[in-house]
Amino acid sequence: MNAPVPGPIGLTGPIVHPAGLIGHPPVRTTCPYCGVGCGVLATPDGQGGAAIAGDPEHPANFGRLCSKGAALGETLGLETRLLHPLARNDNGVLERVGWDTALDRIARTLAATIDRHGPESVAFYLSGQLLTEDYYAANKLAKGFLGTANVDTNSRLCMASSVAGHKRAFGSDTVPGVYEDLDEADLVVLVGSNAAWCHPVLFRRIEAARARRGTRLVVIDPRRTATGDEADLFLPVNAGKDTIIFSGLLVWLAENGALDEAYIARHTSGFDVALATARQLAPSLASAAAQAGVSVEALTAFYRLFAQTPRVVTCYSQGVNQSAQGTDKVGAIINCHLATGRIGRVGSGPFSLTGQPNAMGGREVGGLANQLAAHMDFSPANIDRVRRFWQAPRLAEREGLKAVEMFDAIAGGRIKALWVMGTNPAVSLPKADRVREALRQLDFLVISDNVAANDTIGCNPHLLLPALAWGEKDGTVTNSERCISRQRAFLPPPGEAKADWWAITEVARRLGHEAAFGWEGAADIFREHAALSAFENAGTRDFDLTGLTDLDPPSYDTLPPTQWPRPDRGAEAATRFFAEGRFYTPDGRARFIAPEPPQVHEACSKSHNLLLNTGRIRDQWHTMTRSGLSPRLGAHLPVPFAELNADDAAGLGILDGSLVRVESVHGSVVVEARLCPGQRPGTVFVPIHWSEATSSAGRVGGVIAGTADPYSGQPELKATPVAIERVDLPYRGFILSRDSMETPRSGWWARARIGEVIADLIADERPPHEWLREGMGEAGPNAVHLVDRSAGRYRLADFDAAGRVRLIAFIERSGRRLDWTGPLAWFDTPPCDASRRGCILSGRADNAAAGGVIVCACHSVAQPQIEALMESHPGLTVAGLGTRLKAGTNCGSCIPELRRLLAGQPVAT
Ligand SMILES: Nc1nc2c(c(=O)[nH]1)N[C@H]1C(S)=C(S)[C@@H](COP(=O)(O)OP(=O)(O)OC[C@H]3O[C@@H](n4cnc5c(=O)[nH]c(N)nc54)[C@H](O)[C@@H]3O)O[C@H]1N2
Ligand SMILES: Nc1nc2c(c(=O)[nH]1)N[C@H]1C(S)=C(S)[C@@H](COP(=O)(O)OP(=O)(O)OC[C@H]3O[C@@H](n4cnc5c(=O)[nH]c(N)nc54)[C@H](O)[C@@H]3O)O[C@H]1N2
Ligand code: SF4
Ligand SMILES: [Mo]
Repeated sequence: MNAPVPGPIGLTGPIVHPAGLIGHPPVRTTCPYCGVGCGVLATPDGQGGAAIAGDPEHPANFGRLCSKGAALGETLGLETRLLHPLARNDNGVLERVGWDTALDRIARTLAATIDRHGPESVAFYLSGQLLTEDYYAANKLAKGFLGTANVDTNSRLCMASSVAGHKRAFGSDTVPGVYEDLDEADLVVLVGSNAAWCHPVLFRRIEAARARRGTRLVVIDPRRTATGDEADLFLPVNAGKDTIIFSGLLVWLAENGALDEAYIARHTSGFDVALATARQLAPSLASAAAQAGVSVEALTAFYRLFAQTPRVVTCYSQGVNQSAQGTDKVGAIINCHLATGRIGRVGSGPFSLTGQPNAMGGREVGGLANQLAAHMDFSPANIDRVRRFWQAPRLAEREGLKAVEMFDAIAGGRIKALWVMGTNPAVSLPKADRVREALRQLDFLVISDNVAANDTIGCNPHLLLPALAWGEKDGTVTNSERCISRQRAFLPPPGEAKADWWAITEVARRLGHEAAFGWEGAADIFREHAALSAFENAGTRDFDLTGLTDLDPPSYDTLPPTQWPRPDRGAEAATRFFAEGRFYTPDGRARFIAPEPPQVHEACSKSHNLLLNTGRIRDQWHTMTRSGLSPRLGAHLPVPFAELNADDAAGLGILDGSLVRVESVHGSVVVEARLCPGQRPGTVFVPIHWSEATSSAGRVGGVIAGTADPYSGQPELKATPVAIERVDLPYRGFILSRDSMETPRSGWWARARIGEVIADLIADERPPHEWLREGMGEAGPNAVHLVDRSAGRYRLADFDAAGRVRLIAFIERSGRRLDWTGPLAWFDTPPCDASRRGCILSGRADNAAAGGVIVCACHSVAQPQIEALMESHPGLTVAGLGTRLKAGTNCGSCIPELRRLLAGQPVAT
């Protein structure tokens, strides 16, 4: 038998929190996934779980949740959790130690490393999934008391170009608008955002505005996504060419009398240079269209719509930020809003959609290596101010290394000690194979995490610290619209897990900084954070929480969602920025930006002539350490894949369902091909969610080049030159098992959880009889087999004593994936007697309507059910599907896919 596989989709039975809080009323908290920051009501069930509902009073979601938020109750089990500090002993084995031992060792080692190699030999790599209080504590310890600004975060991979873009244009990292603008806009432009899948509750707000006031939706993305499908106008931009589209728009606005001359004159600088540059980049409509790869008609339609619609919000996300020219893209977008004065007014403005639940909080505390704290940078005045406020003995006086540089410095031996907190860089950083090597090379690696195993934890840490997870941790997060919400605990801490801020504080105290780290709880840290934002501020800095500086613990506990700025106690602040100018630049004017010509396709070579785009799928979160635990979320897209255009595929002999190798000069993945009309020729899309814990070769970070943007240091994650080839492993198949079983693995595999079933997709060189039987041990006495060696076919079904299916394996000589939907449906059938067991081996479901891809995760509605209804009800609508099958009636995240099905198109682009 193979050893149980660690990681998100584990194999042990359920382990739950200690009972507690029985009969407790619902606890108001915030969803731990995306930056929409939805309010959640969690009602503990007293058995370690909780019922989850949307908080009707939260201003981000007014009670709505998407499929991920709605499934949070399924992710509270402890089976994959890290519950005790672990230390690596002399034999390289992790063994349990007490917190005191662990914390003493960190303090001792950091001090010794700094003594020997200087403060910059120590680094922290943090996460937008930490609470603001954790983030503040880490930043204060490192930058103020250890003297190293080598503190960066996974937000470098996520928001850094927006931060740099804001600072270049506004002089500060300010998001000017609020969510209400999406309700009030007449035009919403989504650039590089798959909001239908990644910010679903905001997308529902946009859809509601479309229904209510006829808001138009334009989507700009090289890939026709579920979001693009919903658009009134879809612009399939060539990768990286957004700057051209928005430069062309600036020219159009100037030539068609759509400028707000008064706003430009009164509140901005640099317009003439920006316009001249835009004219160079987009000398004519035809040129802009050709460079961007869209038709002149479509581009003109977009420009007209923009010019004629005063209320326009341009939302952008990773198709803009994760780009070697991301900061310029942000600048080109902001230029068009400044030029029309459409900023900070109801229903208009540029709007960066943040990714992680606390991406914004991280920016507020200075989680990035080039920020100090409270939106201050490393200018001499700010260094002096923060030093005095913290009474810091060795404040870092220059910017630290940004994520990619930081890992280069680790590889080069300049950084000796690293503390990773709340992120999985061995998966998520570009050149991830090099990152793993670098991590293994460290003299001292500490990892604070919720889980006992992930790819980063596989890189030989010296210490592992168990952190409180969502539902246990307590503090604040800030969402995309600057709204600070409490995340509150509703479960008791399991094992010896502790808050991240507590571990940092304890290390600081051991280093002799008791007074500066004297906090008793999260409320104390928040109050200090607010006080720093207020310190010598007087309106000079956007981030201002003066009104929250005297929150005592009880008022912190009951703090309602609160938007910043809060310059006054009591008084409600204005919620938008910049309608009347007053930017945070030295002259108070916004700066127009003159972008560089984007160079993306130039990176391709003869041997690597396709561009690899990466991103997210609807129902998984990042490396699946939490969302992978949910039975219903796994069913949506269970297999790691590469989306290809059919013409590209045909040229390479690739069929839908073939295995393909996607390879760059840095590394490769082997995943399943999906041919997809929404994919531009010359491009491939691979999702980011698979790691070594869930697949043998699906970790796409190893392929990514990650060329950094010159201003933000954010790596390009959307356009890596790659080559593709078909991988012919003659035997393909799957092993489905009840989730408490171990299954054998073969050459290539990927693992998913589909309902109560663990699905291992398999491909191998060798015929199954050579490895399968051996790997499985003795099949039970009830097993049925079908072995046809000449046809290369092997099928097996095994049953427990009561006749319930416990395992089904189908392996065959086949160039494509075997359909598992029929066999999967047998797991839901009642125990079957010996006479019917052989039927399973036919591959058909017991009940023809069962099985199939789950489209609606909330109500478990599968594609065949929908298709059956479509047949019996011609003219069926989304509403009709809702009435009859409940599909799409809860979170609505699947509505774009329902529409596709009703239009006779394949689901899930
Ligand atoms: N389901 C789900 N939701 C999530 C997350 C998750 O893991 N799963 N993660 C959260 C986080 S941290 C983040 S950062 C956000 C990300 O949210 P999004 O940015 O919406 O998601 P991505 O899939 O990374 O990329 C968005 C789109 O950018 C497009 N794109 C690629 N290159 C270009 C280009 O050159 N120009 C343009 N215009 N578009 C381009 C891609 O094709 C893709 O459709 O999602 C958050 N929400
Ligand atoms: N190719 C490519 N790469 C990408 C992206 C892409 O689009 N393409 N997107 C990038 C983006 S935008 C992002 S945000 C990153 C995300 O990438 P990661 O941050 O690496 O992904 P996660 O799976 O969210 O990892 C979070 C880890 O922190 C743990 N954790 C969660 N909460 C806490 C906590 O409170 N305390 C502690 N100590 N641990 C906690 C979880 O168990 C998990 O192991 O990926 C980036 N990488
Ligand atoms: S949109 Fe979904 S994932 Fe994002 S915060 Fe809301 S419920 Fe959570
Ligand atoms: Mo992100």
